[in-house]
Amino acid sequence: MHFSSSVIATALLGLASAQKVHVVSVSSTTDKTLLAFSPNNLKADVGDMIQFQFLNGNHSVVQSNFDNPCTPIQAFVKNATGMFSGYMDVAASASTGMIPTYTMEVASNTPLWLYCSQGKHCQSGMVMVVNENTSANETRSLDNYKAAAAKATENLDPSKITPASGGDSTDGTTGGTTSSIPSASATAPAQGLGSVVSVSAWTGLLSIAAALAML
Ligand SMILES: *[C@@H]1O[C@H](CO)[C@@H](O)[C@H](O)[C@H]1NC(C)=O
Ligand SMILES: *[C@@H]1O[C@H](CO)[C@@H](O)[C@H](O)[C@H]1NC(C)=O
Ligand SMILES: *[C@@H]1O[C@H](CO)[C@@H](O)[C@H](O)[C@H]1NC(C)=O
Ligand SMILES: *[C@@H]1O[C@H](CO)[C@@H](O)[C@H](O)[C@H]1NC(C)=O
Ligand SMILES: [Cu+2]
Repeated sequence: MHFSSSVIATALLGLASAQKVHVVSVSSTTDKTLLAFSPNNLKADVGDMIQFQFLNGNHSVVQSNFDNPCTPIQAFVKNATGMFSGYMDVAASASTGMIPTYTMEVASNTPLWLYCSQGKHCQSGMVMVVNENTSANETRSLDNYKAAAAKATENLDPSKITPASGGDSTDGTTGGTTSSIPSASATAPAQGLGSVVSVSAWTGLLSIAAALAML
């Protein structure tokens, strides 16, 4: 996989201060039919990193807004960046002993609504939230997002939509970085709270992989 040096430099700079890395498992090593993010309801501070570890199948992580699950946020929110991991086919790298990962920095405390754009995975409940805040609006819960996703007529990735030309301006989401780590270093499927790895000053993405291997 090829990265521009600026992408790597940004990733390294982002890790220069002590930072938390929350690991989210995508599907499962033991059940390749599992259509889930684990955990699916994560609290993360601004500046924390979230690393999606793709354990099986061919999935993606896409950002929507609460009201329009299974559709990229930029279809509704003008100038939204809208994170998209791309499709991560785990079988393709299995023979190398590596699994794909997608790592992003949390840019705000406002809820981040995410889904998988493969097949009808979004409708099947492959959705999650970062920083759910039902005190701000009690309707905007993960349960309600999941229920709305189940009724969505389509499941779209960013290549299938036209970016909004009207409406609100963006809430600012950063893009992420794709990489791969040895499959043996994948974190055990999380129950409840997400796994958190502390990363100290001047460690890079490869060191994250090393830290994960020691868990
Ligand atoms: C993964 O899924 C995407 C979207 O459905 C598809 O375009 C791609 O070909 C799939 N990758 C493989 C290796 O099957
Ligand atoms: C949740 O929303 C409330 C009301 O808008 C706000 O005061 C609070 O700071 C929010 N919580 C977080 C963690 O952002
Ligand atoms: C709460 O969220 C729902 C669903 O997005 C929305 O329709 C409603 O207007 C929101 N309420 C407030 C007070 O913003
Ligand atoms: C959206 O982006 C365009 C091009 O970068 C810019 O000209 C415009 O001012 C932006 N609009 C808003 C509402 O931020
Ligand atoms: Cu999926």
